[in-house]
Amino acid sequence: MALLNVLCYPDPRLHTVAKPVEQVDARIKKIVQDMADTMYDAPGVGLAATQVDIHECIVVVDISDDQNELMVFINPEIIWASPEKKSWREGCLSVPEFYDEVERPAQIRIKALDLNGKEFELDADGLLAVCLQHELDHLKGKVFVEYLSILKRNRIAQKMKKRAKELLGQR
Ligand code: GNR
Ligand code: NI
Repeated sequence: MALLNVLCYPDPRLHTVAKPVEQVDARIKKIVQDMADTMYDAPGVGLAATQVDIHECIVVVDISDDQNELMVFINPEIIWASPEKKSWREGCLSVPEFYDEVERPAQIRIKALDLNGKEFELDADGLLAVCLQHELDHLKGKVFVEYLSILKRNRIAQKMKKRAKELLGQR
């Protein structure tokens, strides 16, 4: 098992746009395994490669209670989003201990490659739809706090910097 370091907002590397995966090979499978380990250890319900400083279009998600339903999305794309919106209280492993409401399409259809490099489509609603949209944003270099007011975002950035300093002081 290998745990990867998760970047914390406002790290500028979180704004990198990920490149598509050209071939789902052993190197990609190893990244997926390490990302899953990191997500389960955190614990979180999703993780985008961007968060672990790997700028390729790879997402892992597991919204099950028992951490036994891993979903892998390579080169994911939203191919349909419902006009209906829903607000959800979101959190992010890159913005620890902070939660706030974000409004997004309630239902989406996503297209991606699986671990065999085979294309599939999936309809999602509820937490899965929220999580997938949150992860796809990461791949585009977007963190959920960018949906909030500039005032809130600046306050979060200050808090995160203070927190990083305190964590360094504890060592
Ligand atoms: O663990 C996570 N929980 C969560 C809760 C509500 C909306 C989105 C998420 S994703 C987050 C993990 C994470 O940061 N993924 O990028
Ligand atoms: Ni996140």
